Formats: sequence, C-alpha cells, structure tokens
Amino acid sequence: MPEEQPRAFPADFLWGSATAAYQIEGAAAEGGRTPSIWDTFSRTPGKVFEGHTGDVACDHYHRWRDDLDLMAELGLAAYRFSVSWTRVQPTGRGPAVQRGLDFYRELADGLLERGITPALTLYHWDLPQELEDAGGWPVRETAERFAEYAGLVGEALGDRVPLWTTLNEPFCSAFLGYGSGVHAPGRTEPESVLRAAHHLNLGHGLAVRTLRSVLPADARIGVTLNPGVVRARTDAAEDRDAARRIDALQTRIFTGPLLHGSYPADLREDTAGVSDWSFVRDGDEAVIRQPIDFLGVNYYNPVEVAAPVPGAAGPRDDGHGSSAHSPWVGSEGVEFTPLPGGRTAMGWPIDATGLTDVLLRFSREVPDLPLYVTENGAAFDDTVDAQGAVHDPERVAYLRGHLGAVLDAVEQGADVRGYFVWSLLDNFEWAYGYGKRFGVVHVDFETLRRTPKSSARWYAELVRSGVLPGSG
Ligand code: IFM
Repeated sequence: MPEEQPRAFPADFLWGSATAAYQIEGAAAEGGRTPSIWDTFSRTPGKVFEGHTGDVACDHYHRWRDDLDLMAELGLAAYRFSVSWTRVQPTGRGPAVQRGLDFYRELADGLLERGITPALTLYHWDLPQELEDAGGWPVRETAERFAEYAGLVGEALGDRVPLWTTLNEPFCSAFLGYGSGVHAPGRTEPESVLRAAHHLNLGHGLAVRTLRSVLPADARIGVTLNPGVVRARTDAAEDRDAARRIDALQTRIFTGPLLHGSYPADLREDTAGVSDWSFVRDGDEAVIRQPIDFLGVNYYNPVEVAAPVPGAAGPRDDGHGSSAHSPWVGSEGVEFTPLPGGRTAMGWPIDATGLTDVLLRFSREVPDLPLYVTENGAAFDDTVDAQGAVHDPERVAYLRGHLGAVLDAVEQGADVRGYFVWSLLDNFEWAYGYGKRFGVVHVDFETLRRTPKSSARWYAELVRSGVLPGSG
C-alpha cells in the first residue's frame, strides 16, 4: 500500500458528534414525558432485541452535564442532539410543557458555556403515541402537528440554537416504520409508506415555514437524509433499472419535492400499483420545497442491487433488518446482493467511496447548498480490557477511511461544512437494543459508566489538529 500523507481539512470545518433523544436520554416517564411510538414498540414482545427499551438508555437526562464535560474534554466544536417530542408536547397537540423546554434550554446553554455549538434535530423518529393512534404519518394532520411542535421549540430555543434540522432520515420513518415494520410503529402497509413519506415531506415544509417566522434571521435550517448509494450489479439495463428504482424509493422520493419541487415521474410509475398518489394535494409540492440552508447527509454503506430473479422472494439482505415484508414498495423483487470485504457488527459492508459519491452527487445536483455529514460511524463488538480501557482499532480505521472520503469530495469541489460522528455514546440501537455499540465513548449499561474508546482519543486529536494523519 502506498504511504498516505497527512491531509488538512478546511480551517472552519465544524467537528461534532451526534445522538438522538430516545437512544440516550432515558427518564422515559419523567418531567411529564409520555410514550412515543418507540416506547410502545419496544414494549411489544419480539420487536426489539432481548426486549430492551429506552427507559433508562444512557441516563443522559440526568447525566447531561457530565456528557457535555466529556465533549468539551474531547474538544468537540458542535453537538447534534434531538428533542423528544413527547417531553415538550406530550399529546402532540396544544401548548408546550415548560419542564420539557427547560431541559433543552439548559442543555443548549450548557453547550454554549463550553464553547460547543448546539445543532438541534426536531424529529428523530419518536412520534407521540397519541398521534400514531390518530393515524400516524400516513395521515395529513400529523404534518400539521409537526409544524406546530416545531414552532413551540423554535420560539423557546431560537435565541440559543443556530443550527436546526427538521427531520432525521425520513426514509426510516416511512419505509421501516410502515413498510417492513422493523421500526416503530411496526406497520406493514405498502400504501401507508408512500403516504407517510409525503406527510413527512409536507411536515418538513410546513415546519421550515413556521421556523422562519419564529427564529432569528441568521438561524440555519436544513433536513437530514440517509440517501442510498445504490450500485447496479452489472451494467445490464435490467440491473441499472433496479438501481434506479431503489434510488427513487430511498432518495428521490425526498429530494424530488424537497430540492426540486416535485415527485419524480418514474417513482410514481413504479408505485402506480400501490397508490394513485391522490394524497398529494395541489400546492403541497410547493410547500415542501422551502429554501433551506444546508442538507445533512447520513452515510454508512452502499448497496448493490440486481434485477428481480423470477420467483424469488425479494431482498436477501437490504441492510435494514429482517422482515417478511419488503419496504421497497412497488419494487419488492429487486435483489440486494451481498458485497465482498469487511463488515461492521451490523453486517454493513465497509466502503468509504460511497461517502465521496453521495457528497459529490449533491454537490452537482444542488451546487449552492452547503452539506454536512450529520452521521457517519460504525458498530463493532467492543470490550473493556483488564485495565478498563476500550481499544477499537476497527472504528479508528473506519473513521479514518470515511474522513478521507470526505476530503476526496471536498477536493473535488463539494461544499462540505462539517462532520458529526455517530455516535458520541454507545446507545439504544433501535431494534438491536443495546446489542450494537456505535459510540466513540463506551457505556457500561449496568453502571452507566462512560469510558472514551481509543477512537474518541483519535477523533479528539483530529479535531484539535484539523489534519487527517497519514499512514506512515
Ligand atoms: O442509530 C442510528 C441513528 O439513529 C440513525 N442513523 C443510523 C444510526 C445507526 O443505525
């Protein structure tokens, strides 16, 4: 292997870490918080690994000051966290609960006191259960409720949070929540997937409009997607068509209306057997296409697909968990082929080139829109050694490779403004419970003790120097 030289990041590059409310906070029944769809789902037998729930999680709700001190010790410049909707607005309707807002206000102040920029996400999958009982994201009113909630949080925190994200990975909310059912609320209804995707988009558009009316003029507002990096197994027309279909479902169903003001015609054709799309009303696409200030990109791995095999039952391994129900509505037969090479503990292939590709894609598609890598990281089976240390060289290698991929994109002209490692802490990894560890900081889920892994130290040095070390 040729020796790699050290490479510098742009001087004003924003370095951070990311988490999400249900994955770390715990205190599920404190401060007036009521159940979200993830509380209900995690209590449903068989849905989450070993019946784990977010009841305690990392107990960040009580330990947030220590967690902020840890971030400061690591020299992090930004922290991406999400607000638990039911902590702020328990029923998803009506006035806010002051205690809920105060928690996030104090958190933001604690960050600012430590010189860390707060980056707030409004929705990281924890829909109030009451709104799900009223129909959930497949129902239009949920979009309106989301905008109302965005306004409450915006009014309360607008003076101290400069970076705002409406949704995190709406693909997962719609396709895994209502299609394959591996995420909350666990429904398996093909048309609901498309309805949910539309109402998430609409909720984003309405929320951006509301936020613009309550936030200071210099607040920056964006959305975070997990766009698919979908490669065709061969150059054959059928395989390329399979890649086009999956790209439409994972990415363009969101970027179409969000960035360009309309749903792609091919997506509507592919799904014509599932829905007539009459839930899209005149004017909706214009509402969805609000000017935004940045696009957040979450990246973990690429996928490779091929044309449906006659008689085959659909995806072998689409990387989104196992279910008898395909999330790929209208394209259920597309085959996902396993990729060679290393894998993380999630079974996800390790291939950093996809991160360069996805950043360059958006840099070409929306050249004036700044990009942030709002999540990137890897789960490995970390263990604590006899000295109490956690050495995770695979994660260091993963991060090094992917940060090199970010630089490759920057050097080819992509306007990437920052990077948030997923995740600060080991946490509740959704249907995998506490069985998968993504943190750069180890959490002992018995004692809740935090131990920075060697990757945290490696990342801290990168943040300090702004230079990706060479391999020599
Ligand atoms: O843990 C999740 C996060 O909540 C959303 N993006 C992917 C991560 C790893 O699966």
